Amino acid sequence: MSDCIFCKIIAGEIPSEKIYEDDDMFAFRDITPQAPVHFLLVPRKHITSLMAAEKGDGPLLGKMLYKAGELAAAQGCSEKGARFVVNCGSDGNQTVDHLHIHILGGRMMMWPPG
Ligand code: DGP
Repeated sequence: MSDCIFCKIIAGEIPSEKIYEDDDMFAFRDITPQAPVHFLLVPRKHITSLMAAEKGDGPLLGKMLYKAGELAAAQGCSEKGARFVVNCGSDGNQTVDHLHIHILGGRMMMWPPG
C-alpha cells in the first residue's frame, strides 16, 4: 500500500535495522525501543490489523507467530522469555495500520498493561 510506513520499510524505501526477512514476512528493530530487545515482525502482505485479517491469512499468521518465537530466541530471549504484543485498533493503541507483532525482551515486563 503506497502510503504505508511499514510497506515502505519492507520495500527498502525507508531505512530500517532489518533482523529477518523471507517470502512472507519482514522483521526490523522498533524506532522507539521499549526494552533492550524490541523489534517488529510484519507480513509483506498489507493487512491493516489482526481483526482485518481474513480466514485465508490463517497460515501466514501461524507462520508469523512461530517465527516470532524463533526470532526472540535468536535475539537472546530463550532463557528468560519475552513479550509478544499485537496492538489492534484505537483501543488497542495501534498507531501503524499494518499488522505487526511487537517482540520485547531483555527486561522484566509489567502486567497488566497500563
Ligand atoms: P503500534 O502502536 O503497535 O502501532 O506500534 C507501532 C510501532 O512502530 C511503534 O512502536 C513505533 C514503530 N515505528 C513507527 N514508525 C517507524 C519507522 O519508521 N521505523 C521503525 N523502525 N519503527 C517505526
